[in-house]
Amino acid sequence: MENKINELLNQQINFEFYSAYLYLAMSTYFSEINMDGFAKFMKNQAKEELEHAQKIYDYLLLRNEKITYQRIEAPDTDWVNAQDVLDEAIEHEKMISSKIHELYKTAKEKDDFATMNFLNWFVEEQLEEEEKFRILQEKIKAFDECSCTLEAMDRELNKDQ
Ligand code: OFO
Repeated sequence: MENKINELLNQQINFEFYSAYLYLAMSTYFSEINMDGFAKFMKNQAKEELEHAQKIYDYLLLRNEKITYQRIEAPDTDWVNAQDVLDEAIEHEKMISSKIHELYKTAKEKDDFATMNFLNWFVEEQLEEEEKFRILQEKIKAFDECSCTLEAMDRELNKDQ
């Protein structure tokens, strides 16, 4: 594997761990304001992110590649309301999608077909992640003025998890 691809895959592991950290912090925020459905949703997201990191880790091992460890940043947690949290989550997912695309482009330039094939799963997954957050963000936006509806949504989410 080319060094650049190894470097980007290792960096992606770090992004995925950061995503888990960020969503866990968002889950804490929702727990603290007693929105348990949203808290559960974010906690599940955090778990998924750990699985994403593990997937890349396993792929590097499979290719007999070096795994490097980097510092995981602390997320900013100064959200003011649910809308604010979801806005950040969706922006974050867009940033992660762009990182996956950058990785894919590099793998393509280097004719690393195995990595391109591996990344297909992530390209698909990012579509789902962005869509999941976007739907929630839009619902929150629509219900912004009515806390009773937001509470009903929270109950719905609580049932779904
Ligand atoms: Fe790993 O998909 Fe979200 O960040």
